[in-house]
Amino acid sequence: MDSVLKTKGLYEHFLRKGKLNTRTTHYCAGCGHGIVHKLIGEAMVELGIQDQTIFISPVGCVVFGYYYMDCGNIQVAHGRAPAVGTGISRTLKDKVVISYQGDGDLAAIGFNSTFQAANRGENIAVFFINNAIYGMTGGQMAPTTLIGQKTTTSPWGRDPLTAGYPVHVCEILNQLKAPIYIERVSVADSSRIVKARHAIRKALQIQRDRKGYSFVEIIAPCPTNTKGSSLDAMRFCIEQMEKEYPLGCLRDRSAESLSYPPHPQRINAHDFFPLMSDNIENSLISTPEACPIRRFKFSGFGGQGILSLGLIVAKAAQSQGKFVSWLPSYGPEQRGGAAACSVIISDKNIGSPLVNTPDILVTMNQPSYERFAPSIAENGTIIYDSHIPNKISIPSKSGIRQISFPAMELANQHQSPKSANTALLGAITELRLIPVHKEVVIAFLKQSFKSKKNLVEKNLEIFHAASQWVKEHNL
Ligand SMILES: Cc1ncc(C[n+]2csc(CCOP(=O)(O)OP(=O)(O)O)c2C)c(N)n1
Repeated sequence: MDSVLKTKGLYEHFLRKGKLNTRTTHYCAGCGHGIVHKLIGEAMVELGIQDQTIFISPVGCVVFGYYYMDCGNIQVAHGRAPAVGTGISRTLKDKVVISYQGDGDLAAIGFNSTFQAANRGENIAVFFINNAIYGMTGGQMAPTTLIGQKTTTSPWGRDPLTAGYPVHVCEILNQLKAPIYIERVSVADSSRIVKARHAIRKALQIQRDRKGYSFVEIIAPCPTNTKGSSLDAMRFCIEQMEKEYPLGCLRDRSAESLSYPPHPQRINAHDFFPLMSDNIENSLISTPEACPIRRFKFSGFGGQGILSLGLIVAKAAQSQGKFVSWLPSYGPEQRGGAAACSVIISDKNIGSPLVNTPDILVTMNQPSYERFAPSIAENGTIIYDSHIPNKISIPSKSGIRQISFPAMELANQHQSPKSANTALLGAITELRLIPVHKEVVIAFLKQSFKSKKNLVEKNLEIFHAASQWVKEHNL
Protein backbone atom coordinates (compact mmCIF):
# COMPACT_ATOMS: atom_id res chain seq x y z
CA MET A 1 0.00 0.00 0.00
CA ASP A 2 1.32 3.46 -0.85
CA SER A 3 2.04 5.52 2.21
CA VAL A 4 0.41 8.91 2.48
CA LEU A 5 2.98 11.66 2.13
CA LYS A 6 3.09 14.20 4.89
CA THR A 7 3.11 17.86 3.83
CA LYS A 8 6.52 19.49 3.93
CA GLY A 9 4.94 22.22 6.04
CA LEU A 10 5.20 19.81 8.99
CA TYR A 11 8.46 18.34 10.23
CA GLU A 12 9.27 14.94 8.86
CA HIS A 13 9.88 13.64 12.40
CA PHE A 14 8.20 14.88 15.55
CA LEU A 15 10.82 14.72 18.28
CA ARG A 16 8.73 15.61 21.29
CA LYS A 17 9.00 12.16 22.77
CA GLY A 18 12.57 11.48 21.75
CA LYS A 19 13.56 9.25 18.87
CA LEU A 20 11.37 6.24 19.56
CA ASN A 21 8.10 7.51 18.23
CA THR A 22 8.53 10.33 15.75
CA ARG A 23 5.35 9.86 13.76
CA THR A 24 2.58 10.71 16.17
CA THR A 25 1.64 14.02 17.71
CA HIS A 26 0.53 14.54 21.29
CA TYR A 27 -3.03 15.19 20.17
CA CYS A 28 -5.74 12.66 21.07
CA ALA A 29 -7.25 10.50 18.33
CA GLY A 30 -10.02 12.41 16.55
CA CYS A 31 -8.82 15.85 17.73
CA GLY A 32 -9.27 18.74 15.29
CA HIS A 33 -5.90 20.34 16.02
CA GLY A 34 -3.94 17.81 13.96
CA ILE A 35 -6.15 18.39 10.92
CA VAL A 36 -5.75 22.15 11.17
CA HIS A 37 -1.96 21.82 11.54
CA LYS A 38 -1.90 19.78 8.36
CA LEU A 39 -4.02 22.33 6.48
CA ILE A 40 -1.76 25.19 7.60
CA GLY A 41 1.32 23.18 6.66
CA GLU A 42 -0.08 22.48 3.19
CA ALA A 43 -1.08 26.11 2.65
CA MET A 44 2.39 27.37 3.67
CA VAL A 45 4.00 25.08 1.11
CA GLU A 46 1.52 25.86 -1.67
CA LEU A 47 1.92 29.59 -1.14
CA GLY A 48 5.70 29.32 -0.87
CA ILE A 49 5.75 31.15 2.46
CA GLN A 50 7.14 28.49 4.75
CA ASP A 51 10.48 30.25 5.25
CA GLN A 52 8.84 33.51 6.16
CA THR A 53 6.07 32.18 8.39
CA ILE A 54 6.06 32.55 12.16
CA PHE A 55 3.64 30.32 14.02
CA ILE A 56 2.66 31.68 17.42
CA SER A 57 1.29 29.11 19.81
CA PRO A 58 0.04 30.15 23.22
CA VAL A 59 -1.11 27.97 26.11
CA GLY A 60 -3.61 25.20 25.38
CA CYS A 61 -3.38 21.89 23.55
CA VAL A 62 -1.34 23.66 20.84
CA VAL A 63 1.38 24.44 23.36
CA PHE A 64 3.66 21.94 21.59
CA GLY A 65 2.90 23.28 18.13
CA TYR A 66 6.59 24.01 17.56
CA TYR A 67 7.31 20.26 17.43
CA TYR A 68 5.17 20.00 14.31
CA MET A 69 5.07 23.22 12.30
CA ASP A 70 8.16 23.46 10.12
CA CYS A 71 8.49 27.23 10.14
CA GLY A 72 9.46 29.92 12.64
CA ASN A 73 7.83 29.26 16.01
CA ILE A 74 7.20 31.26 19.13
CA GLN A 75 5.49 29.96 22.23
CA VAL A 76 3.80 32.72 24.21
CA ALA A 77 1.85 33.36 27.40
CA HIS A 78 -1.84 32.50 27.65
CA GLY A 79 -3.97 34.77 25.46
CA ARG A 80 -1.10 36.91 24.28
CA ALA A 81 -0.52 35.64 20.74
CA PRO A 82 -2.18 38.66 19.05
CA ALA A 83 -0.03 41.05 21.08
CA VAL A 84 3.18 39.21 20.23
CA GLY A 85 1.95 38.85 16.63
CA THR A 86 1.44 42.61 16.49
CA GLY A 87 5.04 43.19 17.52
CA ILE A 88 6.44 40.71 15.01
CA SER A 89 4.26 41.85 12.16
CA ARG A 90 5.05 45.51 12.70
CA THR A 91 8.78 45.08 13.01
CA LEU A 92 9.47 42.22 10.57
CA LYS A 93 7.36 43.27 7.66
CA ASP A 94 8.25 40.37 5.40
CA LYS A 95 6.94 37.79 7.86
CA VAL A 96 3.68 35.90 7.65
CA VAL A 97 2.37 35.82 11.20
CA ILE A 98 -0.01 33.14 12.44
CA SER A 99 -1.76 33.51 15.77
CA TYR A 100 -3.10 30.03 16.51
CA GLN A 101 -5.39 29.92 19.55
CA GLY A 102 -7.93 27.79 21.36
CA ASP A 103 -11.27 29.15 22.52
CA GLY A 104 -10.21 29.37 26.16
CA ASP A 105 -7.07 31.21 25.17
CA LEU A 106 -8.64 33.53 22.62
CA ALA A 107 -12.15 34.15 23.92
CA ALA A 108 -11.46 34.16 27.69
CA ILE A 109 -8.07 35.29 29.01
CA GLY A 110 -7.00 36.70 25.64
CA PHE A 111 -10.21 38.25 24.44
CA ASN A 112 -9.18 41.87 24.85
CA SER A 113 -5.89 41.21 23.09
CA THR A 114 -7.83 39.58 20.25
CA PHE A 115 -10.39 42.33 20.03
CA GLN A 116 -7.85 45.15 20.06
CA ALA A 117 -5.61 43.52 17.44
CA ALA A 118 -8.66 43.04 15.19
CA ASN A 119 -9.73 46.62 15.78
CA ARG A 120 -6.28 47.86 14.82
CA GLY A 121 -6.36 45.70 11.72
CA GLU A 122 -3.01 44.11 12.48
CA ASN A 123 -1.47 42.18 9.64
CA ILE A 124 -1.86 38.76 11.26
CA ALA A 125 -3.82 35.62 10.44
CA VAL A 126 -5.71 34.29 13.45
CA PHE A 127 -6.78 30.65 13.50
CA PHE A 128 -9.26 30.16 16.29
CA ILE A 129 -9.87 26.54 17.26
CA ASN A 130 -13.33 26.37 18.78
CA ASN A 131 -13.87 23.01 20.46
CA ALA A 132 -16.33 24.51 22.98
CA ILE A 133 -14.10 23.55 25.90
CA TYR A 134 -10.76 24.01 27.68
CA GLY A 135 -9.10 20.92 26.27
CA MET A 136 -5.64 20.85 27.76
CA THR A 137 -6.67 21.37 31.36
CA GLY A 138 -9.27 18.62 31.35
CA GLY A 139 -12.52 19.95 29.94
CA GLN A 140 -13.61 23.06 31.82
CA MET A 141 -16.30 25.39 30.49
CA ALA A 142 -15.06 27.87 27.88
CA PRO A 143 -16.77 31.07 26.68
CA THR A 144 -17.90 29.04 23.65
CA THR A 145 -19.40 26.13 25.62
CA LEU A 146 -22.98 25.54 24.51
CA ILE A 147 -26.02 26.13 26.70
CA GLY A 148 -26.68 22.91 28.60
CA GLN A 149 -23.28 21.44 27.69
CA LYS A 150 -21.76 19.46 30.53
CA THR A 151 -18.16 20.21 31.40
CA THR A 152 -16.10 19.64 34.53
CA THR A 153 -17.01 23.14 35.73
CA SER A 154 -20.63 22.96 34.57
CA PRO A 155 -21.51 19.38 35.57
CA TRP A 156 -25.25 20.02 35.18
CA GLY A 157 -24.82 21.83 31.88
CA ARG A 158 -23.99 25.46 31.13
CA ASP A 159 -26.63 27.66 32.68
CA PRO A 160 -26.83 31.10 31.05
CA LEU A 161 -28.20 32.59 34.26
CA THR A 162 -24.91 32.03 36.00
CA ALA A 163 -22.47 31.49 33.15
CA GLY A 164 -23.76 33.75 30.39
CA TYR A 165 -24.30 32.75 26.78
CA PRO A 166 -21.92 31.24 24.23
CA VAL A 167 -19.67 33.92 22.81
CA HIS A 168 -19.77 34.40 19.04
CA VAL A 169 -16.34 35.76 18.32
CA CYS A 170 -16.70 36.06 14.51
CA GLU A 171 -19.89 38.08 14.91
CA ILE A 172 -18.31 40.35 17.52
CA LEU A 173 -15.26 41.02 15.36
CA ASN A 174 -17.53 41.60 12.41
CA GLN A 175 -18.72 44.79 14.14
CA LEU A 176 -15.25 46.27 13.69
CA LYS A 177 -14.10 48.27 10.71
CA ALA A 178 -10.59 47.02 10.23
CA PRO A 179 -10.69 43.23 9.64
CA ILE A 180 -10.33 42.14 6.02
CA TYR A 181 -11.57 38.60 6.22
CA ILE A 182 -13.70 36.72 8.78
CA GLU A 183 -14.96 33.21 8.19
CA ARG A 184 -16.20 30.29 10.29
CA VAL A 185 -15.43 26.79 9.06
CA SER A 186 -15.32 23.30 10.50
CA VAL A 187 -13.07 20.25 10.30
CA ALA A 188 -15.75 17.80 11.44
CA ASP A 189 -15.94 15.87 8.14
CA SER A 190 -14.20 15.74 4.80
CA SER A 191 -16.46 18.13 2.88
CA ARG A 192 -16.05 20.67 5.66
CA ILE A 193 -12.29 20.13 5.71
CA VAL A 194 -12.15 21.12 2.04
CA LYS A 195 -13.80 24.45 2.86
CA ALA A 196 -11.56 24.90 5.89
CA ARG A 197 -8.52 24.34 3.67
CA HIS A 198 -9.75 27.08 1.36
CA ALA A 199 -10.30 29.53 4.24
CA ILE A 200 -6.90 28.86 5.81
CA ARG A 201 -5.21 29.36 2.48
CA LYS A 202 -7.07 32.60 1.90
CA ALA A 203 -6.14 33.96 5.32
CA LEU A 204 -2.46 33.23 4.68
CA GLN A 205 -2.63 34.75 1.24
CA ILE A 206 -4.04 37.95 2.74
CA GLN A 207 -1.17 37.90 5.18
CA ARG A 208 1.45 37.30 2.52
CA ASP A 209 0.07 40.22 0.52
CA ARG A 210 -0.05 42.37 3.67
CA LYS A 211 -3.67 43.22 3.17
CA GLY A 212 -4.49 43.19 6.87
CA TYR A 213 -6.25 41.19 9.53
CA SER A 214 -7.87 37.84 8.86
CA PHE A 215 -9.74 35.64 11.28
CA VAL A 216 -10.76 32.05 10.70
CA GLU A 217 -12.79 30.28 13.36
CA ILE A 218 -12.54 26.52 13.05
CA ILE A 219 -15.11 24.29 14.75
CA ALA A 220 -13.06 21.32 15.87
CA PRO A 221 -13.90 18.03 17.58
CA CYS A 222 -12.47 17.19 21.02
CA PRO A 223 -13.52 13.55 21.63
CA THR A 224 -11.65 13.31 24.93
CA ASN A 225 -13.55 16.12 26.57
CA THR A 226 -16.91 15.68 24.90
CA LYS A 227 -16.61 12.16 26.31
CA GLY A 228 -17.40 9.91 23.39
CA SER A 229 -15.95 8.40 20.26
CA SER A 230 -14.39 10.40 17.44
CA LEU A 231 -17.64 9.93 15.55
CA ASP A 232 -19.67 11.30 18.48
CA ALA A 233 -17.40 14.34 18.60
CA MET A 234 -17.86 14.95 14.87
CA ARG A 235 -21.63 14.69 15.29
CA PHE A 236 -21.53 17.08 18.24
CA CYS A 237 -19.78 19.62 16.02
CA ILE A 238 -22.16 19.22 13.12
CA GLU A 239 -25.46 18.77 14.93
CA GLN A 240 -25.01 21.01 17.95
CA MET A 241 -22.15 23.43 17.53
CA GLU A 242 -23.12 24.51 14.02
CA LYS A 243 -26.60 25.46 15.28
CA GLU A 244 -25.01 27.91 17.66
CA TYR A 245 -22.13 28.85 15.38
CA PRO A 246 -23.33 28.81 11.76
CA LEU A 247 -20.60 28.22 9.21
CA GLY A 248 -19.88 30.71 6.48
CA CYS A 249 -18.02 33.79 5.46
CA LEU A 250 -18.96 36.92 7.37
CA ARG A 251 -16.66 39.28 5.53
CA ASP A 252 -14.23 39.14 2.65
CA ARG A 253 -12.58 42.31 1.42
CA SER A 254 -9.52 40.48 0.15
CA ALA A 255 -10.29 41.16 -3.52
CA GLU A 256 -10.18 44.92 -2.94
CA SER A 257 -6.83 46.41 -3.81
CA LEU A 258 -5.91 47.09 -0.24
CA SER A 259 -2.55 46.93 1.30
CA TYR A 260 -1.73 47.02 4.95
CA PRO A 261 -2.64 49.24 6.68
CA PRO A 262 -6.09 49.14 5.10
CA HIS A 263 -7.12 52.56 6.36
CA PRO A 264 -7.00 55.46 3.93
CA GLN A 265 -5.77 57.99 6.45
CA ARG A 266 -3.12 56.30 8.48
CA ILE A 267 -1.64 58.91 10.78
CA ASN A 268 2.07 59.38 10.62
CA ALA A 269 3.67 60.17 13.96
CA HIS A 270 5.31 63.19 12.41
CA ASP A 271 1.90 64.63 11.59
CA PHE A 272 1.73 65.39 15.28
CA PHE A 273 4.81 67.50 15.02
CA PRO A 274 3.00 70.85 15.07
CA LEU A 275 1.30 69.84 18.30
CA MET A 276 4.48 68.68 19.95
CA SER A 277 6.50 71.65 18.91
CA ASP A 278 4.23 74.64 19.22
CA ASN A 279 6.31 77.75 19.85
CA ILE A 280 9.30 76.24 18.12
CA GLU A 281 10.47 78.30 15.19
CA ASN A 282 10.38 76.49 11.87
CA SER A 283 13.92 77.58 11.15
CA LEU A 284 15.09 75.12 13.75
CA ILE A 285 13.74 72.18 11.86
CA SER A 286 16.54 70.68 9.89
CA THR A 287 17.58 67.32 8.65
CA PRO A 288 20.02 66.05 11.26
CA GLU A 289 22.79 63.64 10.40
CA ALA A 290 21.95 59.98 10.37
CA CYS A 291 22.84 58.36 13.66
CA PRO A 292 22.80 54.82 14.98
CA ILE A 293 20.13 54.00 17.54
CA ARG A 294 20.77 55.69 20.90
CA ARG A 295 19.34 54.31 24.10
CA PHE A 296 19.24 56.54 27.16
CA LYS A 297 18.39 55.86 30.76
CA PHE A 298 17.74 58.86 32.99
CA SER A 299 17.48 58.03 36.67
CA GLY A 300 17.30 59.53 40.13
CA PHE A 301 14.71 60.44 42.76
CA GLY A 302 11.15 61.54 42.00
CA GLY A 303 11.08 65.35 42.05
CA GLN A 304 14.54 65.76 40.47
CA GLY A 305 13.03 66.31 37.04
CA ILE A 306 14.27 63.04 35.59
CA LEU A 307 11.15 62.40 33.52
CA SER A 308 11.05 65.94 32.13
CA LEU A 309 14.72 65.70 31.24
CA GLY A 310 14.03 62.57 29.17
CA LEU A 311 10.97 64.15 27.62
CA ILE A 312 12.87 67.20 26.40
CA VAL A 313 15.48 64.94 24.80
CA ALA A 314 12.79 62.80 23.14
CA LYS A 315 10.76 65.77 21.88
CA ALA A 316 13.81 67.56 20.51
CA ALA A 317 14.84 64.46 18.55
CA GLN A 318 11.30 63.81 17.37
CA SER A 319 11.04 67.33 16.03
CA GLN A 320 13.97 66.55 13.76
CA GLY A 321 12.27 63.57 12.17
CA LYS A 322 13.76 60.89 14.40
CA PHE A 323 11.75 57.99 15.73
CA VAL A 324 11.65 58.26 19.50
CA SER A 325 10.19 56.52 22.51
CA TRP A 326 9.94 57.74 26.08
CA LEU A 327 9.02 55.27 28.79
CA PRO A 328 8.73 56.52 32.36
CA SER A 329 8.91 54.32 35.41
CA TYR A 330 8.55 55.44 38.98
CA GLY A 331 7.65 54.20 42.39
CA PRO A 332 4.29 54.79 44.03
CA GLU A 333 5.53 57.90 45.83
CA GLN A 334 5.11 61.21 44.03
CA ARG A 335 8.34 62.64 45.34
CA GLY A 336 11.37 61.03 46.83
CA GLY A 337 10.95 57.52 45.40
CA ALA A 338 12.99 56.10 42.55
CA ALA A 339 12.25 57.61 39.14
CA ALA A 340 13.66 56.65 35.79
CA CYS A 341 12.83 56.95 32.16
CA SER A 342 14.04 55.22 29.07
CA VAL A 343 14.44 57.17 25.85
CA ILE A 344 15.32 55.75 22.47
CA ILE A 345 16.27 57.82 19.45
CA SER A 346 16.52 56.08 16.13
CA ASP A 347 16.41 56.61 12.38
CA LYS A 348 14.20 53.54 12.09
CA ASN A 349 11.00 52.29 13.70
CA ILE A 350 11.52 51.36 17.34
CA GLY A 351 10.45 47.81 18.17
CA SER A 352 10.34 48.11 21.95
CA PRO A 353 10.64 51.14 24.22
CA LEU A 354 12.48 49.14 26.89
CA VAL A 355 16.09 50.07 27.53
CA ASN A 356 17.94 47.26 29.27
CA THR A 357 21.46 48.19 28.18
CA PRO A 358 21.66 51.98 27.85
CA ASP A 359 24.29 53.61 25.65
CA ILE A 360 23.98 56.69 27.80
CA LEU A 361 23.17 56.57 31.49
CA VAL A 362 22.41 59.80 33.30
CA THR A 363 22.07 59.27 37.00
CA MET A 364 21.43 61.67 39.84
CA ASN A 365 21.67 59.49 42.93
CA GLN A 366 23.59 56.60 44.40
CA PRO A 367 20.83 53.94 44.37
CA SER A 368 20.06 54.43 40.70
CA TYR A 369 23.74 54.61 39.88
CA GLU A 370 24.24 51.24 41.55
CA ARG A 371 21.18 49.81 39.88
CA PHE A 372 21.80 50.88 36.30
CA ALA A 373 25.58 51.33 35.93
CA PRO A 374 26.25 47.57 35.58
CA SER A 375 23.84 47.45 32.66
CA ILE A 376 25.65 50.06 30.57
CA ALA A 377 26.37 48.98 27.00
CA GLU A 378 29.90 48.55 25.72
CA ASN A 379 31.40 51.91 24.74
CA GLY A 380 28.60 53.57 26.69
CA THR A 381 28.76 56.80 28.68
CA ILE A 382 27.72 57.21 32.30
CA ILE A 383 27.20 60.73 33.59
CA TYR A 384 26.60 60.85 37.29
CA ASP A 385 26.22 63.72 39.67
CA SER A 386 29.54 64.45 41.41
CA HIS A 387 27.95 64.21 44.84
CA ILE A 388 27.54 60.44 44.34
CA PRO A 389 30.33 59.11 46.55
CA ASN A 390 31.03 55.66 45.21
CA LYS A 391 31.95 55.05 41.67
CA ILE A 392 31.58 51.36 41.04
CA SER A 393 33.89 49.73 38.56
CA ILE A 394 32.48 47.89 35.60
CA PRO A 395 35.38 45.60 34.76
CA SER A 396 33.89 43.27 32.21
CA LYS A 397 32.96 45.79 29.55
CA SER A 398 35.19 47.81 27.32
CA GLY A 399 35.14 51.45 26.34
CA ILE A 400 32.93 52.69 29.16
CA ARG A 401 33.30 56.39 29.83
CA GLN A 402 32.34 57.64 33.29
CA ILE A 403 31.91 61.36 33.84
CA SER A 404 31.42 62.86 37.24
CA PHE A 405 29.49 66.04 36.59
CA PRO A 406 28.57 68.67 39.25
CA ALA A 407 24.93 69.08 38.22
CA MET A 408 23.61 69.86 41.69
CA GLU A 409 26.51 72.14 42.50
CA LEU A 410 25.97 74.20 39.34
CA ALA A 411 22.24 74.42 40.04
CA ASN A 412 22.95 75.56 43.62
CA GLN A 413 25.46 78.14 42.45
CA HIS A 414 22.64 79.65 40.38
CA GLN A 415 20.26 79.58 43.35
CA SER A 416 18.02 77.05 41.64
CA PRO A 417 18.65 73.67 43.28
CA LYS A 418 15.78 72.04 41.44
CA SER A 419 17.43 72.72 38.08
CA ALA A 420 20.15 70.07 38.31
CA ASN A 421 18.30 68.25 35.54
CA THR A 422 18.78 71.28 33.28
CA ALA A 423 22.50 71.22 34.04
CA LEU A 424 22.59 67.59 32.94
CA LEU A 425 20.71 68.49 29.79
CA GLY A 426 23.33 71.15 29.04
CA ALA A 427 26.11 68.64 29.64
CA ILE A 428 24.75 65.86 27.45
CA THR A 429 23.96 68.35 24.71
CA GLU A 430 27.48 69.77 24.79
CA LEU A 431 28.88 66.25 24.80
CA ARG A 432 26.85 65.69 21.58
CA LEU A 433 25.12 62.68 23.04
CA ILE A 434 21.76 63.89 21.67
CA PRO A 435 21.82 63.75 17.88
CA VAL A 436 20.23 67.17 17.35
CA HIS A 437 21.51 70.72 17.27
CA LYS A 438 21.96 72.62 20.51
CA GLU A 439 19.45 75.31 19.42
CA VAL A 440 16.72 72.69 19.09
CA VAL A 441 17.37 71.38 22.60
CA ILE A 442 17.28 74.94 23.93
CA ALA A 443 13.99 75.59 22.15
CA PHE A 444 12.44 72.54 23.81
CA LEU A 445 13.95 73.47 27.16
CA LYS A 446 12.21 76.86 26.87
CA GLN A 447 9.02 75.19 25.76
CA SER A 448 9.02 72.95 28.82
CA PHE A 449 8.72 76.11 30.94
CA LYS A 450 5.98 77.69 28.89
CA SER A 451 3.62 77.75 31.87
CA LYS A 452 6.35 79.02 34.22
CA LYS A 453 7.97 81.76 32.16
CA ASN A 454 9.85 83.26 35.12
CA LEU A 455 12.01 80.12 35.26
CA VAL A 456 13.18 80.25 31.67
CA GLU A 457 16.10 82.66 32.13
CA LYS A 458 17.46 80.86 35.17
CA ASN A 459 17.36 77.50 33.41
CA LEU A 460 19.04 78.90 30.32
CA GLU A 461 21.83 80.25 32.52
CA ILE A 462 22.32 76.83 34.08
CA PHE A 463 22.19 75.10 30.70
CA HIS A 464 24.94 77.39 29.38
CA ALA A 465 26.98 77.07 32.56
CA ALA A 466 26.89 73.29 32.12
CA SER A 467 27.99 73.60 28.48
CA GLN A 468 30.83 75.81 29.59
CA TRP A 469 31.90 73.31 32.24
CA VAL A 470 32.08 70.55 29.63
CA LYS A 471 34.16 72.74 27.31
CA GLU A 472 36.52 73.78 30.10
CA HIS A 473 37.12 70.19 31.06
CA ASN A 474 37.83 69.21 27.46
CA LEU A 475 35.29 66.39 27.47
C1 LIG B 1 -2.20 32.45 32.98
C2 LIG B 1 -2.70 31.05 32.89
N1 LIG B 1 -3.97 30.78 33.29
C3 LIG B 1 -4.45 29.53 33.20
C4 LIG B 1 -3.67 28.53 32.70
C5 LIG B 1 -4.23 27.12 32.62
N2 LIG B 1 -4.62 26.75 31.25
C6 LIG B 1 -3.79 26.10 30.45
S1 LIG B 1 -4.47 25.74 29.00
C7 LIG B 1 -5.92 26.48 29.41
C8 LIG B 1 -7.11 26.50 28.52
C9 LIG B 1 -6.84 26.00 27.17
O1 LIG B 1 -8.03 25.89 26.47
P1 LIG B 1 -8.18 26.37 24.98
O2 LIG B 1 -7.53 27.69 24.79
O3 LIG B 1 -9.62 26.26 24.64
O4 LIG B 1 -7.31 25.35 24.13
P2 LIG B 1 -7.46 23.79 23.94
O5 LIG B 1 -6.60 23.20 25.03
O6 LIG B 1 -8.89 23.42 24.07
O7 LIG B 1 -6.91 23.55 22.59
C10 LIG B 1 -5.84 26.99 30.70
C11 LIG B 1 -6.95 27.68 31.38
C12 LIG B 1 -2.36 28.85 32.29
N3 LIG B 1 -1.55 27.94 31.77
N4 LIG B 1 -1.92 30.11 32.39
